[in-house]
Amino acid sequence: MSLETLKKSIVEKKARLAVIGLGYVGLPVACTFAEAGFEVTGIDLVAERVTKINSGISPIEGNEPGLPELISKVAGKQLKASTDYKDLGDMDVILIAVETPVAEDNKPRYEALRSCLKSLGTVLKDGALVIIESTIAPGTMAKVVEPALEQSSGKKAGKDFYLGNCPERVMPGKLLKNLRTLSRVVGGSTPETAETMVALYRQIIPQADLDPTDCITAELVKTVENAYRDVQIAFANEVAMIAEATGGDIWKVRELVNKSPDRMMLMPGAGVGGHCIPKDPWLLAYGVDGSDVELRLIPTARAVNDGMPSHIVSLVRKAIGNLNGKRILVLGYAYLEDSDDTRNSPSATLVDELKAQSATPVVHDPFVHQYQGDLFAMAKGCDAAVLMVKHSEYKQMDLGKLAALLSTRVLIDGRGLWPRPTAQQAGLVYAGVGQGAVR
Ligand code: SAJ
Repeated sequence: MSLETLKKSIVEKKARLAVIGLGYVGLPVACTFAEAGFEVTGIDLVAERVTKINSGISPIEGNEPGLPELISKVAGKQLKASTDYKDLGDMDVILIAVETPVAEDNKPRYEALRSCLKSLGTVLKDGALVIIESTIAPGTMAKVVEPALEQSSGKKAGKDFYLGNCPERVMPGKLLKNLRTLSRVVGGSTPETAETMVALYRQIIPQADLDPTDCITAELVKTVENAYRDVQIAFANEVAMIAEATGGDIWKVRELVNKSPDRMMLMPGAGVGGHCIPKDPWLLAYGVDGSDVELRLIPTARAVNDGMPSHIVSLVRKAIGNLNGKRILVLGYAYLEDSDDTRNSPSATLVDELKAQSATPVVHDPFVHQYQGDLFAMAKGCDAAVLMVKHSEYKQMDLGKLAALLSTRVLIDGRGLWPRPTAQQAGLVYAGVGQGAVR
């Protein structure tokens, strides 16, 4: 099938679609194309996940507005899930949304991607369009995806099949909303491929910009947009430490800095977690791995942000002295407020550090199942309370009651959730990121 014919079949919703990887990226996009009228085949290696989806149940934890209803609406009808790549034999468009993690050495692990391409190649039909939605290092389409698919299919890219990269822009808690409303960078291996991809995504993204471009641009935009955020946060964290050392209040400083035209200083905090920001800067860096480009700012920003949980521990030590044998109440374990997502959680690093100093962390989180419980019962007898995540529940908390239960009335605020006077009026000794003075 030529791209022109493929584009026509897409517009007529006759093109047969597949999505490989039914996680927080792949499942919403599979359901949304199914709801738009396409016949969609979803592939996932986890049989339990496939079974759940086919019975109309969402396998995704956490509150995702509209997703459970959408899955039950399309499952078994427009959307069929399977574990078998043989079901992809007649697919015109295949979206790939498998994990592309970064390992301890800060280099990408493409095992899932390579395995998927190897299996897909055995069933890929002539004229198919293969689109990578996973976040990948710049250069991956040319150096990994294209050769792998040519080898496994015996076909020629650009002649027998077409390739594209359309990076996802999802965020837990707003998977469907972001998918339908955020602009997308649509990278095609040829301009005609990009145009065909625009026609495809326009079926589910009615208004937002769909910006056709080439693959390297798409790979760069995605990794840069998150590396940019990471560097911005690192700047705020470094200024917070300057504020602590000089007796300033970072929140006041930030408020006044942001009154200056074209300034938008982000928030300092107890660390940077999640599935994107800690990973994507390393994918960007990998794009120049082995070249003569020396990266200093991006890796340093990662180090600054990764160091924040340890900085919080130093604030606790400053407030209560040696941590040996002390019980520390840790408020929040998710990586983000009002979420149950714990991927790359800064609290995990904090807990390890507290244990390394022979303290006993007592962890509470209203969203993370294993840490739910009676906050005040947990607080009883603790030697300090540390706020790591600004869950709404904590904002309304009775600080006076907390103070009365702590054996040492110390509150370390890792997210600037409370003004110092509020904590002091409740009888707490207060310190926080960017407000180091313990008083
Ligand atoms: N954080 C700070 N200071 C800030 C902002 C965030 O310390 O000023 C911390 C958060 O506490 C969290 C981590 O950084 O631990 C990440 O927070 P995030 O707000 O960036 O949320 P994410 O990780 O879900 O980021 C995603 C990204 N979206 C995609 O990759 C498609 C990011 O590019 C978006 O900017 C972000 O969602 C968003 O706000 O939508």
